Amino acid sequence: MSLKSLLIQLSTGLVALTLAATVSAQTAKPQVVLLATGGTIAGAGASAANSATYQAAKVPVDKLIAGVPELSAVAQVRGEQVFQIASESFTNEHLLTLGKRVAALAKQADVDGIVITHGTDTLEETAYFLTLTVRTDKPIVVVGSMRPSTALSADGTLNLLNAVTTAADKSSRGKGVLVVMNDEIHTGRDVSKSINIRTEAFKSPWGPLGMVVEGKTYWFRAPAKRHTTESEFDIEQIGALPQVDIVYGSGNASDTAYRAFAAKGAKAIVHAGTGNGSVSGQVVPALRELRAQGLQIVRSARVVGGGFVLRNAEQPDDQYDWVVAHDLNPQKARILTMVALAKGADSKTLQRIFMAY
Ligand code: DAS
Repeated sequence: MSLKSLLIQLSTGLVALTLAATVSAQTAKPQVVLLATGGTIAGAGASAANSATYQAAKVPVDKLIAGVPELSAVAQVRGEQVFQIASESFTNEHLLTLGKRVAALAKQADVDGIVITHGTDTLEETAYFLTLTVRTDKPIVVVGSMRPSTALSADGTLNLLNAVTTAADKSSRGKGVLVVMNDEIHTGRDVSKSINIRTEAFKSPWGPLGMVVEGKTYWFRAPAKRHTTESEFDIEQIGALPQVDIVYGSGNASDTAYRAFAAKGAKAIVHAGTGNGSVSGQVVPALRELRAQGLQIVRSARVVGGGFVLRNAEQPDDQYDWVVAHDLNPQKARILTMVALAKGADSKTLQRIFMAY
C-alpha cells in the first residue's frame, strides 16, 4: 500500500473516531425539553433601560434557547412553544393542557428533565398544580424572569441556564416540581412571588431547597410534603377543574363577593382572611349559608408567609364544617382545593389533604 493511501485511510479513521466521540458526547448529555409559555422571560422592552416597562410573551422558544449558547454544554435542549401569554392570563384550561403535555413527555425515555419558562405572576400556581398532579420523579423545573431579555442586567438568561442545569442534574430527581429563580432552587409548593419588581422576588416561607451556582446544584433541605409520585392526584385522571374563587378579607368587609361567586357557580370559596384567617362577623352568616348549600369554605390568610391558619382558633371550624388551608397562601389553596374537589373530596377529606400536601 502506498504511503498516500495509508495516510488517507488513517485520516478517514481519525475523522470517524472524532465523529463517533462527538456523537457519543452529545448523546451522553441529558436530554431536556423546554416548554415555553410566555411571560417576561420571553419579554421585550423598547430600550435597555426598560427593566420594568416592556411587553411580555414576545420572544419565541427557539430564540430563548439560541440566546443562551451555554445550554449546549449542559444538555441537549429541544423546545416547544406551548403558549405565548402573560401568566396573569392563565386559565384552568391552560393548566390542564400544560400538565398533560408535561406528563406525556415525562414518560418518554428520551426525556431526562423538563424546563418550563413561565410568567412570574402565576408561576407559583402552575408549579404547585404540577407537583400535585404529574406522577414522575424526573426533574420538572419552572423558571421565569423579573426583567425582559432586552434590559440591562436581564436575569432571564442566567435563570434559564440554572433551570436547565437543575433539570439535567440527577440529584434533582424525586424532589417534586422545582422553581429556579435568582440562583435559588425552591419547591413549587412553598415558593411565592413576594416582591413585584425586584430580581429577588421569589421567597419560600420555610426557605429554598438549595442553590445553583456556576453550573452546580447545592442542596440544603428536602421537601416535607407529598408530591408527584407520592401524590393521590393524577393529571391523566383530571378532565376539568371546578371553579374555586378567592375573596380578600379586610376591614369593613361585606358578604357581597362570596354570594356573587356562589351565584356564578363556585364550588368552593377560599377566604384570604386577616390574621389567622379570621372572618368578619358580618360575613360569617353568608359563609354558613353557602356551606349549607354545599360549597366548601376554606380559610386561608392574607398573611400566611411563615405561619399557618389554626383550626378552631377564633372560628369554630368543626361546628361550621369549614376547612383551614394550613400554611398555604390563598392562591395555592385555590389550586389544591380545585384538584381535591375534582376527585370528589368532602370536607373531612379536603382537610386531610390540606395537612398532607
Ligand atoms: N405579566 C407577568 C407574567 O407574565 C410578566 C412576568 O413577570 O413574567 O407573569
